[in-house]
Amino acid sequence: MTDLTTLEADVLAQVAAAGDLAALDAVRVAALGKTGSISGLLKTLGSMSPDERKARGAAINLLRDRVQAALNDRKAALETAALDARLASETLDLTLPAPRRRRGGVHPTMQTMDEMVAIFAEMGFAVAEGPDIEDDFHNFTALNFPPKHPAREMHDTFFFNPKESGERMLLRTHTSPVQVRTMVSQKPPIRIIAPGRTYRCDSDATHTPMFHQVEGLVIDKGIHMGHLKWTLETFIARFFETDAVTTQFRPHHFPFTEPSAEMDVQCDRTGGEIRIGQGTSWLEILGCGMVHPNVLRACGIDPDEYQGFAFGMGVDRLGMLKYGMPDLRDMFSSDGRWLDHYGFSAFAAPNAASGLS
Ligand code: 2U9
Repeated sequence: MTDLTTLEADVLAQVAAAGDLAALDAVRVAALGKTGSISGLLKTLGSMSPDERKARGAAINLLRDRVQAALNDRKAALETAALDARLASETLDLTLPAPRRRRGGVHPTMQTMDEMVAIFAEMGFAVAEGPDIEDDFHNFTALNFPPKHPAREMHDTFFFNPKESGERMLLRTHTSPVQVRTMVSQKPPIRIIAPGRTYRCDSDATHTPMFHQVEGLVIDKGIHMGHLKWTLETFIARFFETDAVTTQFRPHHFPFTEPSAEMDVQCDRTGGEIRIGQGTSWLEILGCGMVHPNVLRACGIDPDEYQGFAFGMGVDRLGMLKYGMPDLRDMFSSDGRWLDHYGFSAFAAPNAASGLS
């Protein structure tokens, strides 16, 4: 029969010798585990007489309790030692300067948008807004997009699941529906800009699925391309804060304007930087044109009585050009360091009196 005193001395010596929690657990399993030395003793009780079993069983249970208590004490001691060692190694130098608190600021896209709004407001344009979720009529049909136009396709436009009626809502692909809504609800003369978010299924180095536009619309009697040219050249000179802006208009096609054009500004590209107002290169800045008679008609305006011009530009892209930000994707990465570098003070909102930037 196993000598309980010898076994106890042996197990308690192993407990005392365990140098870490893993070693201590191995001792526990070897003694009290299912096939451990003390658990094995309990299995021998079945072959004893009732009196023998009573005395031996009580002795084994007391032995087990003392071993368990020794294991608990050793575990607590080892945990305290581990914590002390960690606290000793992980020191914190309270005399080091704290990291700079980010101040928060205005995102360059919003700064650029505010600048554009300030310039056009000074030129007599009102700001119009509309929903980001649009229907087919305001985003496409009223704007003279033919039924099978590629922009209506799934791979260019984010569509929602069809309603019970079969109508599919969509995320507006431009802010033009805002001008449609204005023409439907107001009588000319109209002179508005529509700043806002727009969405297209497109993502690469120069496109993001959400981007910002400012579009403009002027409707009145006798409006012609001369009004368009003066308005856009005046805007660009103010935006880039230079008098020396030379522009060229290249013929283009948009379903909603006729004739349509893209406007370029003369620039210098030597040394990898773009400087507006000098040089021999051209930089595409915006699209524009005379509002198509079909669009006027779709919005309840008689094209024989009223004419208009419209334009559209990408805010993120113009902000990159003005403030020298090289990568469009950085604008949407929410990196605090980038915002610290390129962000603007919230106390320096652009307006005509105090300057733009
Ligand atoms: C109505 C009538 C006409 C808005 C216009 C453009 C030309 C244009 C692009 C520039 C870069 C969009 O951000 S971009 O990809 N826009 O070129 N937009 S004319 O014309 C309208 C709008 C509404 C009722």
